[in-house]
Amino acid sequence: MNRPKICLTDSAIAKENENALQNLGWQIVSVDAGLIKKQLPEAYWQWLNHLAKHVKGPGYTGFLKIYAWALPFQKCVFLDADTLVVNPLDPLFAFGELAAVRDYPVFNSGVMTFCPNRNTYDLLITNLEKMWLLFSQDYIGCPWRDSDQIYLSRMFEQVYVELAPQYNDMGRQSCNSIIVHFNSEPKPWVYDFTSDIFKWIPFYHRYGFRRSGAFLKFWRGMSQKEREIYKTLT
Ligand SMILES: [Mn+2]
Repeated sequence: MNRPKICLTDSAIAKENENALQNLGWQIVSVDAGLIKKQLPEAYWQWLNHLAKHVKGPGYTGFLKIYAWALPFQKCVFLDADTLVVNPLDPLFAFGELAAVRDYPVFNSGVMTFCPNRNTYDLLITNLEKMWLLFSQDYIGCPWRDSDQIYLSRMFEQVYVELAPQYNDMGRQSCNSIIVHFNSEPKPWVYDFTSDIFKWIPFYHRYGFRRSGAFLKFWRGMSQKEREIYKTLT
């Protein structure tokens, strides 16, 4: 089924890439990163600074996915920019309030199916500061403390429905993947897969053959322009 494809971006996206995405059938929705930044407490930014000295964490941009709840649709399947759809995802549109694949601390926020709703959106924005401060106390020392995943996982834990792992294949299982997710670091597209097969070796270890294989097939079928966009978005 042909459904609208929306790309949420902030002002960091180059006009050229925005145009290229539009040519590929994506509708661009520009979101206000400033509003999210304002809602995140001082303690959040302190933690992020501390983290930056040690590891590359997900940072605040993950929180921009909150804007997906404000989209004018009854159902939405949210996909991180580091995911790859390898099989039809239509069954995901049959789920209710929120469904996702299990992960720490509740579910993985890279693939979520949910019902956009203005009230839910308002709740997510207005509670961000207060609830981040509350939740973050449980994750002191956790490198994912700054991620949207803890916030969304905890906010929806009462209504959350668990999806089969193939809907968000993070390399932990071997059944038929529907969406592969190159979560965490390093990202496969930081390498030039087309020229040097030996550069693949770390990915066989990091992600497993199956996920890397899916990505390689996809990557080789892409135009140079599409590859550039993929790199820019993630
Ligand atoms: Mn991701």
